[in-house]
Amino acid sequence: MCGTCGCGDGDVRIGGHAHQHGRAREIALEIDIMAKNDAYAAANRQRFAEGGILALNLVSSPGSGKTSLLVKTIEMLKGTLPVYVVEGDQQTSHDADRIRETGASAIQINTGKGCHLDAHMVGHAVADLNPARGAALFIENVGNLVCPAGFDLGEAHKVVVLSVTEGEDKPLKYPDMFAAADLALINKADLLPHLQVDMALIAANALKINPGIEIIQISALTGTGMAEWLDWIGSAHARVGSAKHVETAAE
Ligand SMILES: Nc1nc2c(ncn2[C@@H]2O[C@H](COP(=O)(O)OP(=O)(O)OP(=O)(O)O)[C@@H](O)[C@H]2O)c(=O)[nH]1
Ligand SMILES: [Mg+2]
Ligand SMILES: [Zn+2]
Ligand SMILES: [Zn+2]
Repeated sequence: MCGTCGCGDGDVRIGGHAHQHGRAREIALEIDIMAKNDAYAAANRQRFAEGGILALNLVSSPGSGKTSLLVKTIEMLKGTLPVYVVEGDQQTSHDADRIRETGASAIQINTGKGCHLDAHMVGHAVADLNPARGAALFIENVGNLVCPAGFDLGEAHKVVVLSVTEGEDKPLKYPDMFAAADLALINKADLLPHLQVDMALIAANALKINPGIEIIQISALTGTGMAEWLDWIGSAHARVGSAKHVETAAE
């Protein structure tokens, strides 16, 4: 069950298969969900560090454009670094299917009644994907601007996607997500001419919650802002590489 909202975690499916452990393990897992999650997240983080893998956790409300941005990102990253995707949704494999059409490896986690991915599910998915050394791993979380904020998956950064149609006040109403993220992608910028939305106010509200957050105005449809997003990914990927280098040098 969800340590944030108390919803059930029944019916979890990873890559189409039911996720099963013994009942004793399930009960143990429920004793302290957040502590267990943090332990799984630490194991994921270690795996990513050892493999020089940049893991990014994309979080947002449903329909902000996470999968559309990922498809475009994968197309633009082609030939530069290996890309793998973990897709989280309550039901369907639509998003993993959309990602696979790009040629990237993707695995779908269906959380059933669950409202977020947890580090344990992601650990299984990453074991199945077996990403190559130096890869970029994108984790698309379940569309939900609340619970995924509380679950560390072992990622390097949470990236929050907010589309311009969602309202300027969203960072203030859902502060945990904007506090947890290092980057905000303000998507569907192509719609701005049709809306009465104050882009500067969205940014100001995000910065009010998290003064350190970086903000990129972007459109998966027209490609506006994609170059800046790819630069950000490149810098984050380089930091993973140099962290590994420092570790090795210290040994
Ligand atoms: N105009 C416009 N539409 C977009 C943009 N990005 C995504 N969309 C549309 O928004 C809708 C939702 O996009 P998805 O990529 O499925 O959003 P998502 O965040 O992955 O959705 P969930 O996984 O269901 O939470 C689709 O109809 C997209 O075509 C954009 O930059 N501009
Ligand atoms: Mg999606
Ligand atoms: Zn929840
Ligand atoms: Zn398991």
